[in-house]
Amino acid sequence: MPASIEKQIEKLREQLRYHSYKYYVLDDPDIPDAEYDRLYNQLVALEEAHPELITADSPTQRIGSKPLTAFEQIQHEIPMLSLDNVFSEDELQAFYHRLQERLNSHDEIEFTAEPKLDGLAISLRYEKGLLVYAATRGDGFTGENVTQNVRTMHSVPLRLLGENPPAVLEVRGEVFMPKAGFEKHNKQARENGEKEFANPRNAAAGSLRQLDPAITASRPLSFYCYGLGIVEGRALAKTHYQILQQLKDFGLPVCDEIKVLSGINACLSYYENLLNRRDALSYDIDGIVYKVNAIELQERLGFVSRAPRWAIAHKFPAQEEISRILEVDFQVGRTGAVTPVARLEPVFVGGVTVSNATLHNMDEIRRKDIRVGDQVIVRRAGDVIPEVVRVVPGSRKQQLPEIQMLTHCPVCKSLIEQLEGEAVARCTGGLYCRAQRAEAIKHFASRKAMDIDGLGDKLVEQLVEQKLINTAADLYQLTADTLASLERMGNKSAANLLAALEKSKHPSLSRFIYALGIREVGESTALNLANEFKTFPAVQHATFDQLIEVEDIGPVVAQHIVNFFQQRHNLEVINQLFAAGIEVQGVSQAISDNQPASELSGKTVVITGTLPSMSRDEAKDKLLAVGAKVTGSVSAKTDYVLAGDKAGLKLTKAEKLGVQIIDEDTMLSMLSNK
Ligand code: D41
Repeated sequence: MPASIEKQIEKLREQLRYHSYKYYVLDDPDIPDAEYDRLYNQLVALEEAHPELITADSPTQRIGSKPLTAFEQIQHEIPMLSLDNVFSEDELQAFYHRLQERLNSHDEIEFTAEPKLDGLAISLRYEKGLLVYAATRGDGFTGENVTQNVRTMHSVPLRLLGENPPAVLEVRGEVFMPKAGFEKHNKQARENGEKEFANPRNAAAGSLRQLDPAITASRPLSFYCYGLGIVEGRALAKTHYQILQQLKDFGLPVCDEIKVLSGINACLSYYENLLNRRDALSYDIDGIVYKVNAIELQERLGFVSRAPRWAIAHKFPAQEEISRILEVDFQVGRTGAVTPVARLEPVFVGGVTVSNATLHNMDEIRRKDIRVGDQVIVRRAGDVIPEVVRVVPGSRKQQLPEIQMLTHCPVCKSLIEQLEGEAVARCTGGLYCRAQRAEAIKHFASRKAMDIDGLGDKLVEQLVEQKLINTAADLYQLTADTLASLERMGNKSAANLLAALEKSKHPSLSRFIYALGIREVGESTALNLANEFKTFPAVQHATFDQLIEVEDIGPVVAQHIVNFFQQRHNLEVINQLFAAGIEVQGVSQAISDNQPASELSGKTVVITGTLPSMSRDEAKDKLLAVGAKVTGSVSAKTDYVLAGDKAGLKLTKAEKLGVQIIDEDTMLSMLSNK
C-alpha cells in the first residue's frame, strides 16, 4: 500500500471538511459547489479502489447505513434541562429581579440573547473529536439514538476541527427545518398527494425520527448549538458566549443572531428587534432565550426542578391559534378577484384579535376541506393577512355542507367567471362593478389608454368616493363647477382637465379597446384586435372562433373578450361613452400614432360596386385610416356612398334617401382635404 494514497485520501477529507465548514457553519464558501463535487468524487474514487481505507468519519460516509427497526434508548449522562417561559415584559422583569435577589446584587446582569428556534433538541457526543452518537432530548433523561440520521446532516461535523477539542464533548442544540425547505417539502408532498407537515417543528421532528436514514438525508435539516453536556479532558471558556465561539471553532454551527447584552432594557430591545424581523429570518423562531452569560454566576444560581434558574424563554405571541368558522363571505377585490373570507369566532393570534381570515380561493377550500362550523387553525404571521391554515383534525362532529362559490358578484350581480386551470374566480363586471370602478377608471384614463392629462389616481379615487362618477363614461359629464369644488382643484386645473377630457374623445381603436380594461388584453393584444377587426363593432361582435385566429390570442384571452362583451353592464358603459361623444377612430394604429385628419374623418361611408383602381377592401382601409366609419348598409345616418361600376340596390337606396354619392376620384381628393 503506497503511503501516498493514504495521504491523498486524508488530504481530500481535510479539504472537504474545511469547505463544508465554510459553507454550512460560516455561510461563507471559498469554492463553488462544482469544485466541492469534484473533490468529493475524487475521494469516492480513491475509497472505491481502497475500501480498507474507509473510515466512519469520512465525508463520504454520511449516508450508508441500513434502515433500523426501532430506535435504541440513550441515557443522557447530564440531563437535558427544560426552559421556563415568560410571556410578558412584567414576567421578564420579575425573572430579572429574582436573579438580582439571589445574586444579592443590584448590578446589571450580563446575558446572551439567542433566538429560540422552533425545532427539536438533540445532544451530540464527540470523543477524541469524532461523532460517536446523537440522541434526541426525549424526557430529558433518556432519548433516542438518532445517530444514523444526524450523520446525514451536513451542518453536523463527523469530526471536529481544530487542534485540541476536549476528549469528550457533548453539545446540545436544536435541529430545525428552514422555512424555504419546509415550503418546498410541503409543495412536493401536496403534488404527490402525500401528507404535509403542519409546521417546521413537526417537519424537523418527523424527519429526524425516520428509521430509514435515506429519508432523513433527503430533508433539508439544519442545526445550531446552544449549550453543553459533559465535557472531559479540558476546560472550556468562562462565559456562555465564549463557549459558543469555541464550539464554532470546532466546526459546530452557532446561530449568528446571538448577542451579549447588559441589563433588562437591552433584552427588551433585542426582543422587539427580532420580533420585527421574525418573518425575514430563514427559520422559524417562537421567542428569545436569555441566559446569564458568566458560567460562575450560572453555577451560583443553579436549578429548580428540571430548569435552570439562569435562563428563560421570552415567548413571542403565538402565530397560530384555534377558532371556529361562523360563516364564509365573498369579497371582490379591486381587480375583480373574488376571494372567500372566513368569519371567525374572535381569537387572539399574532398579537391582535382576529375575526376574519382569508381562505384564498375555492381550490384551497377544497384541498383543506374547510366547511362552515369547522374548528380551524388560524395563522397570523407578521403583517400578512390572517389565514385559515387547516381544520383541526377530528374536530368535525357532524356532516357539514361544502362551501360553494357564488355565481354572481355580491357587489354588482355580474357573472363570476372562473377559467379552466385558474385558481382565482373573477367578477366580469369590469367598468360597472363598484368594487372595481376606481381601478377601471384609473386604467381608462391612463397614458397608454385614453391619455387624459391631469386625471391622476388620487383624483379618480376622490371622484369615485364622493360618488361624482360611477363609470368611465361619467367622466365626460363632469362640469367645471363640480371639479372646482374638489380638494386641491382650482378653476385652472378644472378647466385643464375638461380640455383634456375633450381631447381624449377621438381615441384610436386600439387605445379604446385597451382602455376598456378587458382581462389580459394589454396594449399589444388591443393593437392586434384593432388590426384584425378594423372597427369597434367588429371587435365587439367577434366570435370566440374569430378571436382565437388573431395573433397572440389564445382561448383564455378570447374567452375573456367574449365574456366582457356579453355583460350588459359593460355594454351600457360603452354606449354611454359613445353617447358622451367618444368617437373611435376606425382603424388600427400603433398606440402612439396620431390619425391623419381629413374631410372624411368621422364620416360614415358605404362602399358599393367595382372601383376602377382598387378593391373595396383597399378603399375601406384608406377610409378607416383617416377615421371614417365604413358600414355595410345605407341608412339616414350614412354620409356618403362610394359607388363604382355595377353598383346595385345600395345606390338606389342612397338616391332615395338623398345621401351624397361619390366616386373613387372624389374619395381620393376628399381623403387629402382637411
Ligand atoms: O433555540 C432553542 N430552542 C433553545 C433551546 C435555545 N436557544 N437554548 C436552550 N437552552 C436550554 C438550556 C438553557 C436548558 C441549556 C434551549 C433549551 N434549553 C431547550 N430546548 C428544549 C428544551 C430545552
